[in-house]
Amino acid sequence: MATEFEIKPYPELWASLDMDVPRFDKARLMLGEAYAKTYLSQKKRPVGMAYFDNMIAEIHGGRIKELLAAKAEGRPVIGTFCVYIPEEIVLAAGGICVGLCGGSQGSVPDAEKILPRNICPMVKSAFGFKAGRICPYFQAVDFVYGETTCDAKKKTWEILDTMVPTYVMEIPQLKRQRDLDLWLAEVKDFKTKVEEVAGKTITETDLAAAVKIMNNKRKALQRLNSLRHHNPAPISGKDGLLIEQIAFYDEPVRFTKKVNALCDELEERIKAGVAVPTKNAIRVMVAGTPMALPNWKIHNLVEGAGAVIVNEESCIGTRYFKDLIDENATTMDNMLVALTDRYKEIDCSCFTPNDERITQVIKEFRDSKAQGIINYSLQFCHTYNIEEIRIRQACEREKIPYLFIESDYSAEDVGQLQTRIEAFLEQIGE
Ligand code: BJ8
Repeated sequence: MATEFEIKPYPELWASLDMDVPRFDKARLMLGEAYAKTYLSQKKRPVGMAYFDNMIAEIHGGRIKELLAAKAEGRPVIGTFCVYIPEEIVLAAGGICVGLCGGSQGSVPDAEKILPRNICPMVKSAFGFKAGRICPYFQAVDFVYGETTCDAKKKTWEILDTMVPTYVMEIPQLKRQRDLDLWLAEVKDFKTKVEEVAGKTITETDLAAAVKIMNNKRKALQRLNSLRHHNPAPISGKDGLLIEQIAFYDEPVRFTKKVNALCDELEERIKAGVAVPTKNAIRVMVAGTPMALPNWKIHNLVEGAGAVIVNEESCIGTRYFKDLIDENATTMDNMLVALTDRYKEIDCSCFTPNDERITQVIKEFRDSKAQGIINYSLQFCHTYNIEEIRIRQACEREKIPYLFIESDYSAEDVGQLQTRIEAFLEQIGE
């Protein structure tokens, strides 16, 4: 039952990480309540979701202990906000990558004491978590991986670096050969940095094993995504999103196993005709900016109105797992080229031109058998907000029902969004 859910408290652990314990404990209770209300109230959830519920229950304790144990063994723990981090390199050095908190309104006021107010809520939320000492992940990492994708992030790294070591990798904004050469050089520098922290040299065998682990993880997420495309959907969009969010926190081999076990169950549900939430629900695809944990706002509103979300074209979604790394390379140089080749396929709107993304959005819409697209952008995200024009034009051309939403993490616009979403679903229904 919803009321029985609790995110477990670990006050001693948090104090050892120099956190603001009383404040964080309040946030824990609020998150637990929101989770119970949003997730545990759903009917006919797959049994395999119990593992992911438990991940949330342990997100402020059990997983943190694992990170600290790794650190005690000299394994690097690196925090990130972006899917351009070459995770395989961290894994090959025996290290761990974790997504840092950045999806909650609670930490935004801390950030606004320092940063300008009119920047992206994800950047403010993440920065606020560190400034307020209310994220155990931020407190546990060896360093933060930053990148030069957008202006808000790249200028915030300079300030963040005064609070926690922040390594910045240059991500070019075009994809000409000279840009790709720069990218490869940046990947090599990152490898050197990780090796320094780990105190070990990454071998070809280490990297090959890490590539396999990450490819397997991506394949499991691809499998889950394809199952969500079945009509009627065997799992809710909220649960799909939750798994994509947990992908950034969990240990990859264990996570892959659990996602595959869930997929086995979903295949059985499809055979047995078990659908969630209701048969004939309107199918919606979401495209746009990432939805960091615990940003469930749009999914909650759409599924609360009786529709189902069947795909996220997002970095917390298909951009994270649609491309695999070629496993055939054998020398370190060739392996790093293959790795960079895969990362350059991520079609973030920070690139110009970014035609691949427009094509990809339409492709995913067709593959997912959705009936409409909600394009979601975080407030003040210039690149996604402007790229919206091209997505809208493509939807008009293809006669795809389309709704654009620009929002932040606050609850202020919930009523207005609900009205717009309901009208959109009605329009599709007609
Ligand atoms: S690869 S989408 S994770 S940069 S922080 S760009 S929302 S203004 S998150 Fe991203 Fe990497 Fe690209 Fe993906 Fe806009 Fe906000 Fe910047 Fe953002």
